[in-house]
Amino acid sequence: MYYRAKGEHVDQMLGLEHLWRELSHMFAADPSTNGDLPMLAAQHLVDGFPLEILDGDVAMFHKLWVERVLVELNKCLHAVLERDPKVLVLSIIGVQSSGKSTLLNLMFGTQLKTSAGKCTRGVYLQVVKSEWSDYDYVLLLDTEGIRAPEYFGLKGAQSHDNRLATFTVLPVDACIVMAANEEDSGFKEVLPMVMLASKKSAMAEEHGGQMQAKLFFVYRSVDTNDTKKLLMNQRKLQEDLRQASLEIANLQINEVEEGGPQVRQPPSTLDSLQKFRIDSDEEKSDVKFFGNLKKSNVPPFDVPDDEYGNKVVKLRKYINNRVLHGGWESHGLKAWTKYLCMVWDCIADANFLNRIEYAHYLELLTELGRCQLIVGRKWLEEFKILEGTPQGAIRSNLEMSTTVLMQTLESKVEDTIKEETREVDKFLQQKQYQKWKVEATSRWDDFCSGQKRHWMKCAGELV
Ligand SMILES: Nc1nc2c(ncn2[C@@H]2O[C@H](COP(=O)(O)OP(=O)(O)O)[C@@H](O)[C@H]2O)c(=O)[nH]1
Ligand SMILES: [Mg+2]
Repeated sequence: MYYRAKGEHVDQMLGLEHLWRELSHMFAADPSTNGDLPMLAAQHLVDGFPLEILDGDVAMFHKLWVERVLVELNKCLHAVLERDPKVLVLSIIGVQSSGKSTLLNLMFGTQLKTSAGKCTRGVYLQVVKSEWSDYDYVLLLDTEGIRAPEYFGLKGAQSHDNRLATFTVLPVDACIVMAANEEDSGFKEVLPMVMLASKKSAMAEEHGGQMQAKLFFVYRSVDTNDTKKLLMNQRKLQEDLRQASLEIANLQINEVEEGGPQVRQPPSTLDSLQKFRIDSDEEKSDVKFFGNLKKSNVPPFDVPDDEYGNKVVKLRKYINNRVLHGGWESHGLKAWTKYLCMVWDCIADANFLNRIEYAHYLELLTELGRCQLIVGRKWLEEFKILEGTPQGAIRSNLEMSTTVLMQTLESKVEDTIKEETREVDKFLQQKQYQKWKVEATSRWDDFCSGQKRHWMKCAGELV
């Protein structure tokens, strides 16, 4: 009865996110007429409001829209900094109403919506100025509606949640996993999703993607003075993580069986477990225990607890140090946009690992195509110049024989070929393209010699 009433309530609610969803569809339907909309959305972000980037209700990422919004955002921030902005991406995940938005609001002074019970689910982006010089902005990704009671039993609820979780963990530098208290049963259900996404993140890193997201676990409403109990909770978390890893390990075997023998075994999830720092000294641990947000729930003592605030500030510093000291390099917003779109393509594809490789291969083809275009254009350009000169004049003035004509043409294009060959070599040095290096180099050489043959023939026919 309650859930039905809640479902009806959800259907009747209208929020700002619904309007943005409509605008994004208007933009996609006719980008030329509605080309200003992404700029509006970017301005909305710059003004300090959150914007939905993944519609959790249908578990879809509107790639065309988000890409354009982020491009516009890059322009806005570029205008402020007079260079491309560098960003750190931080996300938060946990069961609905576990206090995620409250924590982010306290940490960054944002005004993300907080309330018990929501009417939408999705991933929201918010831009915050950084206090550290290593990056200019923090991009916050807040998730809404994971494991929400009103979606229980609905068709596709689990896979929607999975997509949300993957999207929150994969393209980020750090992710906070939030539990409402020690007994949060929903938290245990979120863990396997997080671990699976984290495993995919490790796979992506192995294939030249962004560094694997660092995970931080936060329990709130815990009695922080009871050290014995805290230790017990830590052990319980360790056990839960191990269990979640085992669950995923089974899944991994299935994937491999389905994919046939050519599919390589992805990195073990137990390896990712070792990357967590679980220490009895909370200062050095990736697991944090917070007390209550307020001193009491009864007025007049329902005022914020300083201890909670202090812990939030410490966590912010801890995350910064932990991310920065692991060989991390800040990425430009442009690069991150590209990565985000690629991550979505991979999530949407059943075979994640093959999809990553495919995405890199497409990048390689695009880059090769770009260089080929430059060289091809240069040949054509120089040939046209040569062709435009009256042939008689050429021959009498420069005493041009066929060979001289050919040599002249070749020498004009030589520098461009050298430069583009250097570009291709540099591009192929990157880890993610190594496996196609030999193939791509020979393809490039074939292209260059093919072009030369063609234009020499044309030059020969000129005379
Ligand atoms: N008692 C108590 N309530 C909290 C705490 N953190 C958040 N809340 C409340 O829990 C509700 C849900 O919080 P919210 O941040 O919206 O949760 P989210 O859905 O995970 O983003 C809000 O009414 C908050 O005021 C806390 O530490 N203690
Ligand atoms: Mg929230």
